[in-house]
Amino acid sequence: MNGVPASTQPLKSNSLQIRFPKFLRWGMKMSDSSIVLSLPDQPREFGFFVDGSWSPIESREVFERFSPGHGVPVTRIPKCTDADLDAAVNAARKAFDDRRWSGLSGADRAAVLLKAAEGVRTRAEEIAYWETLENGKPISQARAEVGGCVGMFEYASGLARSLHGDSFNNLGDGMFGVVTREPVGVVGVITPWNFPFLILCERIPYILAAGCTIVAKPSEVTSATTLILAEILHDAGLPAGVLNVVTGSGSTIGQGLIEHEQVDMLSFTGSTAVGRRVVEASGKSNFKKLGLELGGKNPQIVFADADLEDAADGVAFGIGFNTGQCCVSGSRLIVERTVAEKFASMVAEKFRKVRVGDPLDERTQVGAITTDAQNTTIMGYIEKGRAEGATLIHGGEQLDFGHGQYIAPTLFGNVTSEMTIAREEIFGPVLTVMPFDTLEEAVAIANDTEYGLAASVWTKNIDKALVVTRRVQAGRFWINTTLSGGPELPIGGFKQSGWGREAGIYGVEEYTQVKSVHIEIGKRTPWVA
Ligand code: TXE
Repeated sequence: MNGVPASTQPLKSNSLQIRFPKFLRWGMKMSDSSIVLSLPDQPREFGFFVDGSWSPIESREVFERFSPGHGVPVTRIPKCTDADLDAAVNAARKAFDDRRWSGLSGADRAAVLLKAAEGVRTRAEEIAYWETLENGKPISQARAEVGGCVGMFEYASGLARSLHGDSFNNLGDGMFGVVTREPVGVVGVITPWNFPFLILCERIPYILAAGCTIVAKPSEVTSATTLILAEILHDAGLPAGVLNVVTGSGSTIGQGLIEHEQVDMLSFTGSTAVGRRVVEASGKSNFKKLGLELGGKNPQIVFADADLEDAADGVAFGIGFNTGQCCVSGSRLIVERTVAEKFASMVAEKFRKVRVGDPLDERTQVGAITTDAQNTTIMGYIEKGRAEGATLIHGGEQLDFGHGQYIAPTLFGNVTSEMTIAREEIFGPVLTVMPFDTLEEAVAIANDTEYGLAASVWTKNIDKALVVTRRVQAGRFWINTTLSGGPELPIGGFKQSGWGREAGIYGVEEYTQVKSVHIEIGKRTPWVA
């Protein structure tokens, strides 16, 4: 069956079965059983979604996605054509220009977003299952992410109602000033493969709350859950044309979207290299407004007075979560010299205990590396670390489970600031350790990067925590925790980590334009006598 709507496809996520876990747990027995979801019998096939209807694959070429954790085909997605992209942008343009969405009250938009939240909640298990199959992340993590996405829709629904401008009643008796916020227009949304659903939901509800219309292009390797969301929003009553999803490669459909003259704003999340192309394309086309969330090389600063047990756990989580394939992964451990050796051993001990393995096993904590290319990249960096003289304290190897691609959490000591592994975003479970003697030195090392996405500090001294928070250049900061977040708090980077903010009230305002309205009261003072 070709290109049918997502909901008519067989759902495999309910087929629970008990089998013995196939994962490696350092320091743990392999004898106990656990719940492991089954693989699908056949790949699930998707169409794409334009102007409120599904188009089948038909004669289009197809991406067949193999599960990175199992090496079997799981989804088939159409490679859209230039004509498909044009149709999607035209549908979004028409839907914006005729005000079928932006002309509704905030209350009416909120009602749709709340229904969508309910739809995500109802289909959470299905979304988590396909997310895990395409991405390789552990099923328990995928479930938690989808749960967080429900909150994004609920929070954004409130913002649809509370979004407002400003007024100036202090301009004298003859003038009243009003500042209004208007939706920016047609927004292109390009998302990556590391958090296909979460990153999408950090944007879509807020963009819709602002009153914009959307053309979304997910990563070609993880398109399934974006297509499922299109169906959920349609079922929630979103008018046709307000959200359109086209699938295809970055170099064809992605490039076409960033260059498109009818797209007013582009939200791009991905590599810094493609981020540059997005900026160029905007300049060469219609100067579309841009939101960019790019790479990171995020510091974890640990002072000797921290709760070291908490800090070691947080640092291990900060780089192990999503196999370190997060733009906000805490990939640089900067630790006070007096405890550096002891603390590195504590982190290595955590790495030893982390359960790496089958993403469909409920107990797995670290799953597969999402793409072959990323696997090669990470192993290349590990090799480079060794070659440049860093000391491998833990990991460094590929784990063989007989299927899929897995890398052990890896810890490098004796790292200097010139080394490639200390400078470049690895986007994998690789942590480097650098010691410091003073707070100033810790801040200098933390800021010695072209990026500025996120940072964490671990200390029980509130003065130190606040001084570091003020001085380190990063869009997100965590004190005695890491990688936490929610719909209220904005996301985005300083320096080359990007432009703009997503989520929170800031995330809605990002997708608006400000208009100032000058209102004359009473009789005009004549210019011509
Ligand atoms: O990203 P790309 P890749 C970083 C990370 C990783 C590296 C490469 O370091 O190793 O990027 O990953 C679309 N015009 N991050 O190659 O290529 C593409 O189809 C328009 C950090 O997967 O940037 C996908 O939808 N779009 C990041 C999206 O861009 C284009 C998350 C991201 O793909 C395009 C992912 C083009 N010319 C990777 N080329 C983060 N900030 O979280 C590609 N795309």
